[in-house]
Amino acid sequence: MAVGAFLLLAVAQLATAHFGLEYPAWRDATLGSGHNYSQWAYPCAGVPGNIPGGNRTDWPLTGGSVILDLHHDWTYVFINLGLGANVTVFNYTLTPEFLNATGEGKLCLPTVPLPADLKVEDGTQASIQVITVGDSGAGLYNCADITFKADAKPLQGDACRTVGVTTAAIKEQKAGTSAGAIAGMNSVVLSSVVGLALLFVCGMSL
Ligand SMILES: *[C@@H]1O[C@H](CO)[C@@H](O)[C@H](O)[C@H]1NC(C)=O
Ligand SMILES: *[C@@H]1O[C@H](CO)[C@@H](O)[C@H](O)[C@H]1NC(C)=O
Ligand SMILES: *[C@@H]1O[C@H](CO)[C@@H](O)[C@H](O)[C@H]1NC(C)=O
Ligand SMILES: *[C@@H]1O[C@H](CO)[C@@H](O)[C@H](O)[C@H]1NC(C)=O
Ligand SMILES: *[C@@H]1O[C@H](CO)[C@@H](O)[C@H](O)[C@H]1NC(C)=O
Ligand SMILES: [Cu+2]
Repeated sequence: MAVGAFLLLAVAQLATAHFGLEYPAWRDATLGSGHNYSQWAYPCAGVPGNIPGGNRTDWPLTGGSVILDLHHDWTYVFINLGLGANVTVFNYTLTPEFLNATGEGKLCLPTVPLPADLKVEDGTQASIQVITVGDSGAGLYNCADITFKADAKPLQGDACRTVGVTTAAIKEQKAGTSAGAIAGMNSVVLSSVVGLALLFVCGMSL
């Protein structure tokens, strides 16, 4: 009763923490939907790719915009890319310098460039994976399906506004430490201490 209500409230609060991927439109809403999605789940919070009739956003050939809805005091942000229609392997990093995003609010990155050696064509399908990592070291995941288009443009002006968030770029220290490796590590840590991690990462927003 009282305890039950408190737990329910706590769970509802957890559901509003984590982060939203607003652009490109995520595969499906992983916050507070009726599905059994979990943003702790690698690689895409349990949301399948290429859902028939699902979201797929046109993105410019050299890279496009990303908008995140952030709910934590601060978080590291990694963005990865995988090629194909139904992507489960995200082996290109778009953040060789990952971001330390401080503050809750909207973060719009106007242009997230592709690696110089990655050539895509008009019509190439792909998926974007966004990983945020908080002070516990555990990762949260969201993905969006995209199609590279020659006539797609990055978001501009009011469509790309950052509110309440500041960012600092952090250089990876070692050549061997890719965002992908960090992501893999986090998913291992995550599966063993998921309860503890929930307390740590979301504790500050309760
Ligand atoms: C598509 O994107 C919209 C807007 O971000 C979201 O509400 C919805 O859950 C997404 N998924 C599907 C399958 O429509
Ligand atoms: C979510 O998981 C629970 C427990 O496994 C199950 O009872 C429920 O039907 C699932 N809901 C959906 C929408 O799949
Ligand atoms: C995507 O791939 C997964 C396995 O990797 C498969 O189970 C699923 O049916 C595929 N979905 C589509 C829409 O092709
Ligand atoms: C990325 O993974 C895809 C599919 O597994 C593969 O075809 C491609 O060669 C990989 N690229 C790199 C740079 O690892
Ligand atoms: C990231 O930002 C937070 C809050 O502003 C700060 O406490 C933390 O030290 C920063 N991390 C790095 C590696 O600079
Ligand atoms: Cu959270």
